[in-house]
Amino acid sequence: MQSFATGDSVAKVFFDDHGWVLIDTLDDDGIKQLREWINEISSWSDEGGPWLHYREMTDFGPKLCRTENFTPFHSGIRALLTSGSMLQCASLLIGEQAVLYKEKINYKLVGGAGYAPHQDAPAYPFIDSHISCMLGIDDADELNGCLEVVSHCFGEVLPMNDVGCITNDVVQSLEWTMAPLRAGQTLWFHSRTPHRSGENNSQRDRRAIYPTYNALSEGDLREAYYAAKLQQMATSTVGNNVQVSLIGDFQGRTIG
Ligand SMILES: O=C(O)CCC(=O)C(=O)O
Repeated sequence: MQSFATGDSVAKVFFDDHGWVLIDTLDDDGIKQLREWINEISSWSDEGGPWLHYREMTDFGPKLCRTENFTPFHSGIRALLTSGSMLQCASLLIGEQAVLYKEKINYKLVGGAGYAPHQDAPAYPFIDSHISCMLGIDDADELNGCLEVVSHCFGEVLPMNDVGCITNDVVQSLEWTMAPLRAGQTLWFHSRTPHRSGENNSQRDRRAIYPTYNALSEGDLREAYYAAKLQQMATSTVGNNVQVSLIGDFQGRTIG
């Protein structure tokens, strides 16, 4: 796929047309540093703090599938996601100063599950438009469950099924594009860009960080987001899989 340098104004033109764009973000040293930080965060204990670890059952046993709410507790990752080229790129694509709304690591370790076709917007309360990206910690391709996206399709929230994912008839009518990326690249996408991903059927982990940003002019809503998410997840369940989100997009099997 065609990729752009951070700060390239053509990337903004491409994003405004497609609803997604691929950016070269980290060099080899940056990728090495990122992997060290992710190893630290993934080793934090489940009960040690207010960060949120989620686990799934795979054919190879229970595995970590997601961590959320970690930037307050890791200065390196916080700096990466809230300053420098990441924030600059979010601001360029939004068209004004951006601020971090939420962050997650999706591990998709060997045997890990995929995500049903969905738009993120229905899972993100308070404002209508956000921008997210998948920052590759590992290379992602068809075998280990890279994203698939739909181009030119971010104008509206599409019809949803009972777990907040896109209805089957609409899914069939959309044109899906595989979006493989290399570690260190970021696939930026609008919160109404339809996306999905398969299971990790390879022998290679497919870890990625997904920070989400909104326009600062709409408010710094990160703490309110996590308060609302925790409250809603404590009082309601969606679907029968591991619930990592306010919609039932994740296909991971529950443990036990
Ligand atoms: O990590 C993936 O494969 C897909 C993630 C995704 O769509 C999500 O977390 O909303």
